[in-house]
Amino acid sequence: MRRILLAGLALLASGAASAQQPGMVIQFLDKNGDGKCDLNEYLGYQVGRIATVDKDGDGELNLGEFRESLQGKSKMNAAALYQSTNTEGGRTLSQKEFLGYHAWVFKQFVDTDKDGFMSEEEWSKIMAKAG
Ligand SMILES: [Ca+2]
Ligand SMILES: [Ca+2]
Ligand SMILES: [Ca+2]
Repeated sequence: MRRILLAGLALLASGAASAQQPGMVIQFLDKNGDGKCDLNEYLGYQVGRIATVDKDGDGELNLGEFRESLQGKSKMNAAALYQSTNTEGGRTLSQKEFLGYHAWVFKQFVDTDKDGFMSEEEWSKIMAKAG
């Protein structure tokens, strides 16, 4: 599952192109200015990514579009991930389902000390694993 996580976070990192330092990444994501990145702020970033990968513009993600939202080797797991993310059934992932996936990633892999925030240290650890 680590690969899955890295997919999202690699994109996160590239999205914050000018934010190479952990502190700057947190700053980039910290919309309410409390100096920390919480789940909502993390998901806010992921919502913004939907438009980027939603090629047919229907507001939902089909398998191909979902695969595009992943990176590297996790693309190979796209079908399985897609299935487990598609909790409401149907042929596409709704925004809600997509965010459900990323909420799970945040809780399971990002926020390792379970305080509800992604700290600079947690970000650094993830980046270390990614490298
Ligand atoms: Ca915040
Ligand atoms: Ca679509
Ligand atoms: Ca934390």
